[in-house]
Amino acid sequence: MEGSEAIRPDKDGPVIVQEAWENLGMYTGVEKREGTYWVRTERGGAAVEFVTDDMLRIKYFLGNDPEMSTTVAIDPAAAAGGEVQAQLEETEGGVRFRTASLEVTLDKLGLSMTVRDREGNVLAEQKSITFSPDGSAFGVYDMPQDSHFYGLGEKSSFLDKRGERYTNWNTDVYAPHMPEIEALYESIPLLIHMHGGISCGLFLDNPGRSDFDMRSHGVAFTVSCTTGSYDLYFINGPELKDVVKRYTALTGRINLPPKWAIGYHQSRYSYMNQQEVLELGRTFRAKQIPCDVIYLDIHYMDEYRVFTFDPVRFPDPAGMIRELREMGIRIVPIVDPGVKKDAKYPIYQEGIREDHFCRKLEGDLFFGEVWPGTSAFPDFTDDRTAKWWADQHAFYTELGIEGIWNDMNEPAVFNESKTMDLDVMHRNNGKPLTHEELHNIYGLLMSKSTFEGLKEQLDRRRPFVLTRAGYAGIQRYAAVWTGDNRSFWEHMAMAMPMVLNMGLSGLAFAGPDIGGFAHHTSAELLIRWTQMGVFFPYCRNHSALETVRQEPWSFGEEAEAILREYIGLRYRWMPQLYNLFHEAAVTGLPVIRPLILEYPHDPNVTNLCDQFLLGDNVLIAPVYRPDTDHRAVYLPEGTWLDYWTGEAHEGGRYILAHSPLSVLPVYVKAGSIIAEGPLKQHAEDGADDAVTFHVYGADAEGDFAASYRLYEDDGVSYGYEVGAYSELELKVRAEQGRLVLSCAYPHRQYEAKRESLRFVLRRPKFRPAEVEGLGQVTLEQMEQGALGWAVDGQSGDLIIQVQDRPEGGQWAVISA
Ligand code: MIG
Repeated sequence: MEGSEAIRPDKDGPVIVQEAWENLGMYTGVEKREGTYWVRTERGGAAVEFVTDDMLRIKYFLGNDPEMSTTVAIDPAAAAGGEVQAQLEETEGGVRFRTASLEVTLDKLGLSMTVRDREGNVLAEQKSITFSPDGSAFGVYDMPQDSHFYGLGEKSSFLDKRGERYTNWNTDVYAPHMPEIEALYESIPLLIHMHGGISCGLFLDNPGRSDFDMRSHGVAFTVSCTTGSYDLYFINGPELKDVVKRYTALTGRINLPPKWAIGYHQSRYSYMNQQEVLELGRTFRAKQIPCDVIYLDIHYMDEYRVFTFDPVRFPDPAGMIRELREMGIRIVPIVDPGVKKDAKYPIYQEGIREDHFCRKLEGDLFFGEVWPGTSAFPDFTDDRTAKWWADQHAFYTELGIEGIWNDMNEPAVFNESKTMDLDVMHRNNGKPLTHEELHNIYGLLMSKSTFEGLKEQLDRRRPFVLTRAGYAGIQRYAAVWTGDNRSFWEHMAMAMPMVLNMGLSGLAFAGPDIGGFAHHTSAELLIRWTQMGVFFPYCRNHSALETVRQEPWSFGEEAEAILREYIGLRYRWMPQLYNLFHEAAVTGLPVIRPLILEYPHDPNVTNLCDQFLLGDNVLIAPVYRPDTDHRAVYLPEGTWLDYWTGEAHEGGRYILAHSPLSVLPVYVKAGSIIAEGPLKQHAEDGADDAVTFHVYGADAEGDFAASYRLYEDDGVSYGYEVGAYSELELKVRAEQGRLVLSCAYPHRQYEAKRESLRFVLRRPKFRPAEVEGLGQVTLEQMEQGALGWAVDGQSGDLIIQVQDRPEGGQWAVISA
């Protein structure tokens, strides 16, 4: 802990006036070569490329023309996109480019950029771009009064980043994640700027250190970097959703995960031995608490040597893994990048012999202290080394492992700088660069190598990789957890804005350690955190050495019962969740969303982040304070139905939710359809793909209409890539006193194992008299599989069960 000394007046020494920064000087001419416009000035210039009509890349440079290759952040599929034609014009003030949607002008003096839409609205205005003699580049941008900022990946504090300042420099931060912390484990240099009802994105593709400052410059914000090039992408909106879709078209979208990876995961630093792990699995099953994955933290290894098992603690990993697998539980072991310096350790020997480890320019190996003691670090910037590392994973996959957890890959090193020496010279496939220039991609490259290794070894089954560190584009390879949070209510609350902004930054598959990692959780905190966490994309309970145990049964029967119910809820919502993961994989839109994403023009939600949306129509409002059984919930426009009671509330206002410990406030927007499945103990439990479609706010009168598309596949293979999936389309609409339900399969090359489909009209606004062509049955008969309709006397729900036929069908509910 620091004392007041920390704010001693002259602690940083005398104020030094910075050396002169210079701009690029006067414009001298423009030339087009291949897809690139080279706009030149006295001292350098800018290379401009249009990725699409709505996205441009501008790379500023001092001196000679730079190389235009892109970093690993850019999805090769996006880079290979067709060349966009822009109209170029030299004007009095400089040069002007026009595409179908943008007008970009570069100022004659210094090439600062203004981007307008074709109506002339200013989308982004760069006031200056300057360079320091030491290689820093500094862009200053206009910040209107009504600016709001989002994105930037994994950052602490609230949703709207106005008034904040952040650094991108992947850092292992064990000290508590405070609002003032500027750099955490991940760096996503994407800033989304919303002003005047319009959103756009600025993505600075620089894997060195970058800074985004929306605090210190009054009417301007700044985007700067200290090494490398100022390689900036402007991403057009106008809606926030457009920015997210376009940014993820550029940097890639998540892979559709295997279903088991979106189940409930249990972890602890560490489950110490094979017996304990097996017991844990058996306890989940005996207690009927669903679970898909158990993690092995660093103690599984033989003195922390990666690609080993400790022979005493884990004498029979294959047997353990097999036995757990029979229970439907998979093992995900941790793998850190540090390789123990040990002449008798084959991985180290091979790494040395084949020259895979990071070296200084002078040729010395870089060694750092981590868990195994003195360790060497693979140089993942070399494809040859990435492949070597990938291949090592056969050690795990041959044991039946399908998922790997990458930790400490910032990389974290136990020294003052907390990372690798900045003058390590990465090979970078023949274009060597320093660690200072490439720091933020180390973790991404490690997870990429891991993902590719697993993918190759798993014989067409989908791998799962979890990572702590990453850079823009990491979503193509790994899910991300938010590192060492604490069992603080504040950290539970902070997980919302953090994961929501990660979602806006391409990281659709993310989540915090549920219950908190360090410090000691309590029954109440674990319950509240789990209620929230089961609706987060990534759902893992993890805790640190020597903290209070936080497995779901650690706090007695009452707590256990609530935790069982909510973990079970995640499994019942699996079809809905999987559908949203599929949407994220296809469109880039995140699984959970801040309200601002769906209601960008509602001034009440610009910084609302103690509640969130699952998809576009389910509102989750967690309780994140102790001893609290009420909370205010903001409902945006529309009618919202309480998930538990069916009670309808008009939106556009706050309501007070009653939320005793067993209740997580959840609201579904009227006019929505939600797919739920049966309760399962794990994602592959039973061959049963039963699905129930819940229709909210159904009315036989007026213009009620709802639709839904359910994506399904086998949940584990890559068959979907060659068409082995199904899409079931549902439509429900009012037609003069009747409610017509119809379903069809626009695509059906995956056949779900079920005979029937079920619809539940939750508390319909009309009294159903009959369903055409179907008989009335009892709820019990329906449970036995009878087709027909029934009204649940208690809830008032109308339940309809029909045959699931490839050709679909249509049914009309007649109102009384
Ligand atoms: O803090 O492997 O964030 O999840 O349990 C030491 C031990 C290193 C940090 C990770 C944490 C993990 C722990 N690791």
